[in-house]
Amino acid sequence: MYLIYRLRKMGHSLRCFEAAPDVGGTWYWNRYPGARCDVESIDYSFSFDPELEQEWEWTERYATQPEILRYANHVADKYRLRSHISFDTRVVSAHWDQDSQLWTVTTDRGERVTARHFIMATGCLSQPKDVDIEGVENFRGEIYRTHRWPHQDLEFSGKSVGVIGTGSSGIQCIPLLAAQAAQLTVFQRTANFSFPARNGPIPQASLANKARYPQYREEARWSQAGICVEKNLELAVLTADNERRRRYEQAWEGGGIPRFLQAYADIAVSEDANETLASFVREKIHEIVDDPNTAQALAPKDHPVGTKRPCLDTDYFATFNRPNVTLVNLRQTPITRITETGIATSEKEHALDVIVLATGFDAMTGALMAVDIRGAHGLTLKDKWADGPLSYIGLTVAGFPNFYTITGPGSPSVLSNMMVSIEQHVEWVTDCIDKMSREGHTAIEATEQAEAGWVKYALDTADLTLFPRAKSWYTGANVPGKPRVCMPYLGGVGAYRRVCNDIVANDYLGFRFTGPDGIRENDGLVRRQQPDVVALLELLEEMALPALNTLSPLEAREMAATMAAGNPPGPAVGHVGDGVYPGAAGELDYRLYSPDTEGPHPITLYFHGGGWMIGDHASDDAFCRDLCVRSGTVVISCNYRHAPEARFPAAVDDGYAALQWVADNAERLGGIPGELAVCGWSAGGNIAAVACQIARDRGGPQVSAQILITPVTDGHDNSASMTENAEGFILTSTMMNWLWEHYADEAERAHPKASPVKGNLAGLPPALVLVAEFDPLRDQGIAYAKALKAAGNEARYIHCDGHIHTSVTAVGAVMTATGLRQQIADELKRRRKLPEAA
Ligand code: NA7
Repeated sequence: MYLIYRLRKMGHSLRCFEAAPDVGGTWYWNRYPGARCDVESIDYSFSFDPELEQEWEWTERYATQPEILRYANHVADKYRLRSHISFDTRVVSAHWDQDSQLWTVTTDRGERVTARHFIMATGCLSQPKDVDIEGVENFRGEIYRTHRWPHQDLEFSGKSVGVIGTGSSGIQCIPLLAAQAAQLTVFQRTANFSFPARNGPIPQASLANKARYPQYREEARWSQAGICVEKNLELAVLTADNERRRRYEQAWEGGGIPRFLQAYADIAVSEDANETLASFVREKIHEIVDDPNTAQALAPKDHPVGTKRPCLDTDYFATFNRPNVTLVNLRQTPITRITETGIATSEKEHALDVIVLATGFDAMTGALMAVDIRGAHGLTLKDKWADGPLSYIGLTVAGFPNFYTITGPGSPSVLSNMMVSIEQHVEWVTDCIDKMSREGHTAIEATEQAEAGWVKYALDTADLTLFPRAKSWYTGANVPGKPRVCMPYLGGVGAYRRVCNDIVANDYLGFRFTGPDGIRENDGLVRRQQPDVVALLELLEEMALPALNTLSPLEAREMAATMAAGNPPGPAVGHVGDGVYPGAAGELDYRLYSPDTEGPHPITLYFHGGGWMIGDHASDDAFCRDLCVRSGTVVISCNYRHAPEARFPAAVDDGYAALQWVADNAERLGGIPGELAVCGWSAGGNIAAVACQIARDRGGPQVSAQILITPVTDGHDNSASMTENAEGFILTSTMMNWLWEHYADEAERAHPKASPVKGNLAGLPPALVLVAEFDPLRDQGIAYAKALKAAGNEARYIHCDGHIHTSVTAVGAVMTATGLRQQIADELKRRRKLPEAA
């Protein structure tokens, strides 16, 4: 409806086809008792016209299907949309003609229409899943499907009713059917998480938000799920049990899904965090349901909460306390067939007068694949999507010019308030069409590279979460034979909107236009960093923190410490102990991490990052833990004196002192004498590299390997990465210069103890250097690795694609660097002993 409204307003001609006899879509078809939206009414409505959003009065916090259908009719009437719609008409095919640059659409009424652009606004949950239960056609009683519920009132009193399915549809209708039927039997295959709706009149707070709709809507557009929920950066795993419980209880009393799923920032990504919420809900189910066996069966255990569409209910669990309601746990006694008189399970036959099928949809791709869509060169969408949907930003498909999928797979779609996602897509598409017609373009098509890049990015995003772990309709698992792919984009509507806007701002990056000047292609990837790196950068941008180099050293340290306090914790290790060691000019702190296995172990001496100025022996705690667990080495993080109080060469002198002390005390520290590697990040990488050079010059100690993570190796670096990555990736070139200024003067910078690349590089320990693609220091890291190799050492570098200076050490925050951390650990394992020659 919004497409019609907007295209017409822009002056384009259009035709709309609708299979139903009237408007409403999902709200036209899904008329089962209890059908409601589980997004609050105040949010689940159009925002494009201030008059519309103010004049319409919702009566309940969560609107019923009839009320939403009335709203849809109101919109159709208010804007006179019906005249553009051919009702009772199903589109059967749409074929693109490359010569005429037009789509030909045919309908089940035999009509053929040509159009420049073809938009599928067919919904994500409109194509029902085939009934995959044997014998369904034999049932002689009444049989209803929730998504095609009859329009007349049905009478269930005195009847024995069976419901198959406990997704949202089942969970919404079960309490109402139970109140009417003589006997209700619920056939449950998968127990589902459901939260209380606490429905009622429109809350005062919502009315207040309606009064400030423009601002409120804008917040929703940039939120995670298209619903205003205060952004929460706290981690469930870092919160005390009683405090976490208090928050969950509050959410339980308040009702609604987002309050739970966004209660903590790690619920969708950390198993441990997720379990805190899952077990809370299970407890609630046991509290509500009287019969312990029934409660046990209703308590979901086979998927993380939120990864299968959670439900919102009114008295669902309490319904099982009614004497006329029985739960059949299909996991124990599966359905064998539907008979003439009821449902047979492996245990017995349940005699029924009525069967209600609430068995769900062929979600997200079903309605699109149901139409014979053929793009350029006769490629069918079915073939193209045989192994799962491929799209550029869930809106366009390479090989299918001028074809758009509103809330298509690859966009946030079903993981958002659909109204927000629909409006955003409609605006993007109509703006695009309008631009094309103004500029005389006949076709727009996503490039293969852009599409492949987005598909990978969206899947990588999904892999950062727990979603792929559930057998859900998000992943196609509910339809036998459907490819298993996580279909919605999981980065959130705000991040996604930024992607779509960036594409336009970059002259439709990733698209090919055909127009008056022939074909113009603007190939490229809209997101080049790893998804969690993007999320981190966006979060930091949102926080608008001052750049470190605009602060005094003391302020910079304070800010860094505050930030570090909110970092996810690293894994548990066998033992953590603090102590002091003799630095070059007095005692300094160290922290020792030992593995959970019987020692002694090889030792990794570690130097923290922070530009010789910030941080200490404990500031890379999570990374040190991770390194200890993965490598099976004792990790000793030694502090060193910091600039500007102690300038060059204090830090490297301490670094060498640490190396000596650790080597001399290996046994006492739980290490194996002679099995000693050094590792450092950033300025710590500089210290590690220099310590190896000093050790060589002074005849010891011997080092088995040097692992340099995005190290500083050159005080006079003018390489391309210093310019290309000068800004936007946390460590800036300006900041690096600022750090150098505090550490060493111009002349000192040239000294090999400041710029190890300028030193004698012969006879150094085997080196592994990690360089990040989006790091100003990238090229100096590569140069150092190459120079080491050229000097006859064993040396190599790993180019960390899509990563930034801080990725590798950001344990728990940048999960896509996990493989890199493993490679470091593998290198340490491989290099336990000194090379033969040494
Ligand atoms: P859902 O959420 O897909 O739920 C379908 C339910 O039907 C689910 O519990 C299924 O169990 C069950 N089901 C499906 N097929 C069978 C068979 N053959 N035997 C037993 N049980 C079966 O669909 P809904 O209509 O409830 O909700 C769809 C969305 O609409 C909802 O998420 C909201 O976004 C609005 P399973 O989990 O597959 O074991």
